[in-house]
Amino acid sequence: MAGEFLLMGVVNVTPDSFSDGGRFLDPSAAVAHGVRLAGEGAAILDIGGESTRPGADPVPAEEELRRVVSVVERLAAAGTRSRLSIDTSKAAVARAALDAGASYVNDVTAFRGDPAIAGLVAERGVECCLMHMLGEPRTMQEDPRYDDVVSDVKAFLEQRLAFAVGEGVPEERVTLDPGIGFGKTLEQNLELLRRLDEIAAIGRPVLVGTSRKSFLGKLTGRDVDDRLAGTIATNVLAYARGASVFRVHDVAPVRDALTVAAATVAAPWTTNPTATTRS
Ligand code: HH2
Repeated sequence: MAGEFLLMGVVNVTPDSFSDGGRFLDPSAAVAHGVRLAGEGAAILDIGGESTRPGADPVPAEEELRRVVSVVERLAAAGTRSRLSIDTSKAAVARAALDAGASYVNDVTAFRGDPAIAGLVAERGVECCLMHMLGEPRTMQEDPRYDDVVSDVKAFLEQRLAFAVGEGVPEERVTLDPGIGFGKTLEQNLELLRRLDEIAAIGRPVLVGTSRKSFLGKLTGRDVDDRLAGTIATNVLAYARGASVFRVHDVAPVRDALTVAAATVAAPWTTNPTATTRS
């Protein structure tokens, strides 16, 4: 059943992210962008210093630290109401970001890249998002195969949730993410969205990240900067299927769309004539 939703605004401090690479590499530009997204209604700002687009090369920890820590510090000092999330799979980067004011860890490897992250999340008592990815960014789009994509992703997320809990992370602090676009064909992405209720049935909040992704371009023929309509359609549908956290580049329009979707789902059936009166 659909209910409340949270928006996670993307702040990529990278030269090579697929949709905004290089735009916010300068820390001041990244901070200004984060403040803007916070003002638009992002409950969480997700700060990342390593692109995970298909084909991306890994970034050494020192470079990732250099990109993100000052941005986290300055966003924390900016006093927005948004919580700060660090988008990383390295414990050293997560630790420095938590020290600088972050309170959420978004790990696209679901604690497989650097298992020490799990203990850190447990020790600091922060929340985390665990995402499904098949393989690694460099090669993940090379012929991804599943027995049944939804059952396989669900089993993976259940197993990673169990790992996190075993490392001392309370279950209530974990959000799960099917990893749209991470080792999935167009059809596999669509099937995951269509059957998202099966992932939500695990019983943890579900995050989806469809924003501007290439499967939207494949369906519409639109370039990366022109995929907002597809982003909105998929987020509204995911909301209706039980997702509650939405990782997006365009916070204001997605917020409007989800506000309307949420009001519509929540509204009791009515024959009240004023409801159909146009002003
Ligand atoms: N998608 C991206 C990055 N991080 N985290 C979660 N939990 N879920 C996602 O779907 C997700 C994510 C990719 O988007 P973006 O950050 O815009 O691109 P890049 O990885 O090229 O920086």
